[in-house]
Amino acid sequence: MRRTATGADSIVSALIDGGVRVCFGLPGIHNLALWRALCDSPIRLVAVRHEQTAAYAADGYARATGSLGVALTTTGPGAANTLAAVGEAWASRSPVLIIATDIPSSLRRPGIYRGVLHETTDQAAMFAPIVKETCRAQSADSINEDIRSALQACRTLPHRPVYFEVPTDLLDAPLQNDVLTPCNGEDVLMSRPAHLAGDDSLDRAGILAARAKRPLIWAGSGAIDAGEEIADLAERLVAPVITTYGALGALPKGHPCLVALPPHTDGAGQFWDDADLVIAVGSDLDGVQTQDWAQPQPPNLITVNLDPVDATKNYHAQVTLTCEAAVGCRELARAVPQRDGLEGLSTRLAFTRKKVWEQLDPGPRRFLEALSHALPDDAVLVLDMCIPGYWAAGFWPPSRPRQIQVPLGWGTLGYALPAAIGAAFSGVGPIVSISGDGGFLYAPGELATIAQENIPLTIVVVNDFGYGMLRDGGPQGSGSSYGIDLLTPDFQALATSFGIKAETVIGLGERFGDALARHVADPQPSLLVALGPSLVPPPNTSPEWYRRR
Ligand SMILES: Cc1ncc(C[n+]2csc(CCOP(=O)(O)OP(=O)(O)O)c2C)c(N)n1
Repeated sequence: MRRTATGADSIVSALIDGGVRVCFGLPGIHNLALWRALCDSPIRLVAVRHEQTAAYAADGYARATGSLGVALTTTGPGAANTLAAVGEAWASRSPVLIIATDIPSSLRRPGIYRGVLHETTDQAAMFAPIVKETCRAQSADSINEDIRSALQACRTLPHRPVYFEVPTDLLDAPLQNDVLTPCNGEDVLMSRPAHLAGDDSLDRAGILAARAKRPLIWAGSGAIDAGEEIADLAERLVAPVITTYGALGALPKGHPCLVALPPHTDGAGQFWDDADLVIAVGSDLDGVQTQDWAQPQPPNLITVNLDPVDATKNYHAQVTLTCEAAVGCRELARAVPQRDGLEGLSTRLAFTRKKVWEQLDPGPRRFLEALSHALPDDAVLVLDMCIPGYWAAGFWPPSRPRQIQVPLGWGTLGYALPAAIGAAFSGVGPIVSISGDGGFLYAPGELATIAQENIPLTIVVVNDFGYGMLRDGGPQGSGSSYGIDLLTPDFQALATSFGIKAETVIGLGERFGDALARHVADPQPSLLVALGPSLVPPPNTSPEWYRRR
């Protein structure tokens, strides 16, 4: 017999209509109705072992696909457990939808803490600073409309997480008409293109760009899907392109205009210093990328951004094109004449890269060579805030957008393994997470998730027996090893105990590269431990930044 449709069914039907294929969550008595509704649906529910993982996995999925990621949690502590991960998604501008329950609406008295199980006086307020919007389901019959508007808010550019709260009693409540609202087809759209305002900003930008002798393009995360348009503009202007962590891969490796170095190296920094015009696309020119604004104000700055306030909060811009990155770059390219000298720029960039690489220590160079040897062109790297993660983020050249994930929005240690679980559902290529021993130990319980769900993933743990980044003598050294050196488990035995294949190698050189290649070729989940002293932190690590020394 068909059961009566409930508020939970209404949410699930909106998710299905919205193209959601996978959710990450952890159950509680308050949200079990959603589990029941999902059980009868085509959406895969991945049962994780901590709510923080649910939100990181949703973020990892969102970054790998460009589509929204969905995390489900129960009331109070369950919701609160996601906060660090939601903050990372907020700072990295990732479209993540958090669906959390609240205590029954019949028991809540606004502003009064009554002591209902899992009650928080104002649960949504915990999320307010780290989401774009907080939404609350008002009644069983409005749930469908409420969740659809949350989905739409999450998809609309600029991306940020959205928090959707539903009182638990509404999930089980029968829909009055027992009818699920059908999809009107609108909310499958990721976003609507934003067009240039009809003022003179494009004309002024065109004049500035045409006059510039040494233009530079600075691409931020808002430019991640505008690679083609950025490449056209760069080729037309014969301008080098620097990509921030969020825009890695926007231009493919080998593109003649791609600097392919982090702006924290003096070689790349020189292009900023020499530029008489910077065109910042989809970037807020934040502290992490600009060495806390030690990069000088450029003589001229054009910003291309959906949000003009964001575009100009850190540097003064002569002109702002308020539009999507692709639209702004396309229009600007049309407004400037084609220049000569592309080959010369490409040679100059290759020379700069060679010089920077020659100055790198042999250890990290061997590690980067091992990565290049081991990883196929379609591999996706999900990195943690560990020394090898910083090296890969700064120097491993991705072939396409969304191939490398770095938690350097908020700088959240513990990102890589849980986010890689989400990325593994993107279906884009072999997924490799790289964590230090400290970062991995945030979520070792997820080995159970990976084994139970048979999630195809290569997990790399670099065990230097402590928080290497903070080690005595290191750049962020505390001056003591107190609380920095860590007891670590036998990671290989740990993984094996969950039924996951595991192997240990010494160091991060050739043997590591060979082992990694084998693991990546294996479709089964597996763990590779690299043992021994880690690398020195790279120049893209604060306070190694050359402008801050
Ligand atoms: C949530 C969070 N807590 C603490 C930190 C501070 N932190 C940054 S790097 C680091 C050490 C990382 O150690 P590990 O994961 O072992 O990598 P390693 O530095 O040894 O390469 C710490 C504690 C952080 N960035 N985020």
